[in-house]
Amino acid sequence: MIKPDAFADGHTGAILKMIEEAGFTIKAMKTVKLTAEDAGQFYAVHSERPFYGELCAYMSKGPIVAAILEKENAVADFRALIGATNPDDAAEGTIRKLFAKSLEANAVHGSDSDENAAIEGSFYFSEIEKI
Ligand code: DGI
Repeated sequence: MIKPDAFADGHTGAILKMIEEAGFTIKAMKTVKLTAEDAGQFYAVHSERPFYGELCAYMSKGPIVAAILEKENAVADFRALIGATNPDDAAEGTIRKLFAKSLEANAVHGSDSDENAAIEGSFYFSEIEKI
């Protein structure tokens, strides 16, 4: 996902360019605006964490881009491309280093496992949208 601030600030094109140049294929993509309930469902795995409410409010504050990406070793390679969760810790040249505003507004989300990537992809896309 491209998160609300990065989308609103016009960084979508630059982020997608970095993703494609890193060798990912876009298999599905759309803009959506989540409700707080939708975000709560997407981030249900974090429901016990203290920032869950803030996270759901943040992710529903404006439009986002949801996409399914394909590549060998996609989960690890995407997490390397986006950088550390906190942009203060993100390596130079990573998407979060370049475009994140804060720990919360950290520009992008990436799945943390193949299993979660399948679940998260199906949250946004039906089978016929997955090319
Ligand atoms: O997989 P990541 O997105 O890198 O990180 P995560 O799964 O640990 O956390 C999910 C998102 O929640 C993260 O991208 C930003 C937000 N977050 C993480 N820790 C905090 C946080 N938000 C707030 N407000 N406070 C936190 O401590």
